Amino acid sequence: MLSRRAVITTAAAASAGLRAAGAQRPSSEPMAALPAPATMLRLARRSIDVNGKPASVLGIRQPDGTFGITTDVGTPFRVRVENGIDEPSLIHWHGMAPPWQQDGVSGISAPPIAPGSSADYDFPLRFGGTFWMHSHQGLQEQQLLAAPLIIRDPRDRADQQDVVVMLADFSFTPPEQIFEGLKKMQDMGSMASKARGTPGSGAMPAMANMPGMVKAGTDAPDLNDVKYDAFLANDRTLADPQVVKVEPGGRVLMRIINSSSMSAYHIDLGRLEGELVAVDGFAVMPLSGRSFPIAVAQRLDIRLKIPREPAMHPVVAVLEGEREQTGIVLQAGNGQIRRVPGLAATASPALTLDLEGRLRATRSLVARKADRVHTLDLTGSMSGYTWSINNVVWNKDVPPLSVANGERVELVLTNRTPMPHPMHLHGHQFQVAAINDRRFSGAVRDTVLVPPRHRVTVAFDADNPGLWAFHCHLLYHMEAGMFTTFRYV
Ligand SMILES: [Cu+2]
Repeated sequence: MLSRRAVITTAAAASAGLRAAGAQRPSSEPMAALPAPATMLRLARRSIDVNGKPASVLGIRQPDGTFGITTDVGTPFRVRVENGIDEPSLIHWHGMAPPWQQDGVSGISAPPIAPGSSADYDFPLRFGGTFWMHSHQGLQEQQLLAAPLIIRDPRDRADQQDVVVMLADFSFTPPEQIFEGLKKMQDMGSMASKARGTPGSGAMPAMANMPGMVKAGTDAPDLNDVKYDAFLANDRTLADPQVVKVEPGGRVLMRIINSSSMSAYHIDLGRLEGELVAVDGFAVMPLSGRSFPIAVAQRLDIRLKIPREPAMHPVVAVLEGEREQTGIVLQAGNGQIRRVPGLAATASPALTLDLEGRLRATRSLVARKADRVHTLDLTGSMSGYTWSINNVVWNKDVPPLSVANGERVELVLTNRTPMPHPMHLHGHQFQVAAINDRRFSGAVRDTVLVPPRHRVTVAFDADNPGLWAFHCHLLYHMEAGMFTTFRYV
């Protein structure tokens, strides 16, 4: 039975929200409960300081200034998004499983929100963890139109301090110009060798690293298409990092969100040893370490035990394949703050699947044979910066891939390009089921890295009918066509 909750929203989203809230409300929740007021999220232009220079960027904030949302599992996600920027926009709840019309993908789930207008969302939060929200309209994500979405659940300990770190890549060059530069790069291929943009020159595409430019006989992947001006952790660089006070001897849960448009990192905990307890919000068998890889759009929950002595503990993210790094500083007691360099001592390696292959979900999918298998080659060409799936460059006429409600679906993702692609499925979690030919019960997550010349198989249960996006989460790869959709039939 539907409740009489006031859901004041646009047509499709409204009926979907009501249906979800009514059908899936936990039975313990009294039907007469008053609706919680909607949380207001306002999209707005704002100014940040990047290494001493002012930068105009976008942001998602509540009226009290809070970036994004922290809420609790079991409560409804009842949110109004107000578009206070001067262009249409739409926000995607990355990793959530809302009714499809509320998924926030412009042109797929709903039309964008016009400037000065708003849209309402209302769906149940059935699982918790570290998630995030970001614009799924054009290239707005590159302008930092993203924020944390933290859902507390019984895994959270009262004696543990949450520290959220959002990583981002930043350029003073407008994203449209970056994209144009990437598309033109084809003509300059012959000049490619070692030419790189110099810091401060804006986002010169890194020509040495263009797709298709791998030298014969090398296995080195192509990394970092775009040369950025800065890498940010919670909007700041290491020249002026965020300093978070922590309790000597206390426990900290680092919730690390890679909101970068194009950049992957190695999280370096320095002298601290951490315990990785969740990826993309979902629990894994804990793994100890001092360094953990994070691809674009992924999240890592890392537990730290802070030593008893007063000290500073930098937590940095080193750009894959490079020395550039960003991060924050944990200050235990009156530990003295020293400057953390913006460059690591040595260049980091490319991300691999070594960690992915060791991750095990604490709650696996029920063992079951796949009812449907989609074989999806990740393809692309140097020519004009075109990226595709099964050699199909996305456009509105591309027919959706089919799945049916109740099926176990497997996606076999083979990377035929020299660049890594972090692949993201909307509206569902999947479990990593195989790397190349080795099957195992890996992590449950929503974004998986497929390195060059690798094959990753993921499995999911088709339990959320609708039309869903599936794409590479590198912003310019997605924009260039490495995108498709699934439709329930
Ligand atoms: Cu890609």
